[in-house]
Amino acid sequence: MMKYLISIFPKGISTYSEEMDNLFWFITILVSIAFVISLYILLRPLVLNHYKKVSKAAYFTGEDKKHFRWIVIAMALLAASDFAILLVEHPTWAKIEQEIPNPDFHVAVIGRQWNWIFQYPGEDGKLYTADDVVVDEQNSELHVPVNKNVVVDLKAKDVVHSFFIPELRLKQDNVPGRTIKRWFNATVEGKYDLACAEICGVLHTNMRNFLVVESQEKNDLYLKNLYEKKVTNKQ
Ligand SMILES: [Cu+2]
Repeated sequence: MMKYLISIFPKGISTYSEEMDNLFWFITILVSIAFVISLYILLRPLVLNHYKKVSKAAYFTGEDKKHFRWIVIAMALLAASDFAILLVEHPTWAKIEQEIPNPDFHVAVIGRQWNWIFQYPGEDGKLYTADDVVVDEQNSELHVPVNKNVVVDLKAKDVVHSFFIPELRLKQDNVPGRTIKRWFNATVEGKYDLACAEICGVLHTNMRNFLVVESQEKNDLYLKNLYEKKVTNKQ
């Protein structure tokens, strides 16, 4: 059943995508149960009154102890659901947002009206040094190696953008003035959409780039080509 439900999402290709999907369904099912119970409580007297022509509904202020009890029970149930969600979701969020692993591959992704800019480490393998290579082309691809811990530094040059790769189950706002670190480990090679999920101006929809997950060899080759291009550009 769970697998069938999950199949309505695009294929999950990160080490934590299944965990995120489980979280999604846990919250959806819990909230649906609450929704059905609330509807039942609201609609039952309405329907009954309509058909049985019961006398006018009584008005309760809720101050009476007997009535107050029902307010407290509803509140307690709501709080309990919230805590249950917090408890279940915390390990997943901590894993994605706080426990950033040592990067096998480190890259910066910068949002700008209206393109995603990728900054790769240069030949020294270190990001933020003089030999970094920057790819700033419309609809360009972010190339990362498969089965490796990729750490992305998310930034924005102008307004808020949002880095969204559905297959990774990763979505995070890029906020001007901040560097937000996120990570993923993609387990399936392929080309995936990298969208901007925050309306960021009139040409927001132009921010359609791609994530390419490839073998280490192909990734090394891609970077080597970039370095060579950079050298040619300088001449
Ligand atoms: Cu944007």
